[in-house]
Amino acid sequence: MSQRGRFITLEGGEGVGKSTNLALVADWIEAQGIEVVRTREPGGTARAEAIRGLLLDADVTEPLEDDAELLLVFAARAQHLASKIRPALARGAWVVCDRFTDATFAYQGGGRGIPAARISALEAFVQQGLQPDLTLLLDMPMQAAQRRLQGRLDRDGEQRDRFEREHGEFFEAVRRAYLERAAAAPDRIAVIDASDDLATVQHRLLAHLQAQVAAWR
Ligand code: Z5A
Repeated sequence: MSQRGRFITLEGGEGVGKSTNLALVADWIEAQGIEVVRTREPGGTARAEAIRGLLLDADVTEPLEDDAELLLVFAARAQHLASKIRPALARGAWVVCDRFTDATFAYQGGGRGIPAARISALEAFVQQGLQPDLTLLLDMPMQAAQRRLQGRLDRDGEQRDRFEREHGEFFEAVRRAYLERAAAAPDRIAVIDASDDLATVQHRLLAHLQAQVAAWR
């Protein structure tokens, strides 16, 4: 039987560069001759992407209740884990995922104010002990990240989604919650300063990834 693959997540607030750097991480692992599955949350499979649509849709007038939002996040995750992440890890592929449960603690916990114990209960139920092996947390001041996000939205002609329309205090609370998670799990979560130019951030990210992969060997 092949050895279980590694599970790597990228985290951080909007606009910090997760999508951009996921490609770098996945390409580097692939260059080591390892099968890589690139995915994202919420989403990653057809049904989970449909749930993502419910979560991000900003045009529906009926407000989405916080508990309903939390349950939708974990419903999408249960589907994603069962039909994509676990099978990939079981055959020895490495999974590189744009956001996972640290985002739930940051957005639904820090941002919405849902008690961490309630999130932990769902985490235990849905994940059955599965955790990322490594989380790369891209961190930078919220206002600079907002400028990057706006640049991307302008470039691609996109509207802000339901989360992207939140106010500054929400995003500050999300960032604080992420940094608290990192302080509580320093062996798993690496905080990467994402405020510099892309080449500098990517150099930092790769240095950390390479050191971690070497330690796993
Ligand atoms: N959510 C939740 O509430 N609970 C959960 O459990 C989960 C998610 C899993 C969708 O996530 C929403 O779901 C998210 C939280 C919620 N809400 N929000 N907002 P998402 O990951 O799809 O959405 P996002 O954070 O908005 O992603 P994003 O806008 O695509 O941001 P990004 O991936 O971090 O950034 P990027 O697209 O790679 O980069 C943004 C721009 O900056 C782009 O033009 C880049 O070319 C540029 N860039 C990147 N790096 C640099 C550097 N270093 N310098 C200069 N410019 C750069």
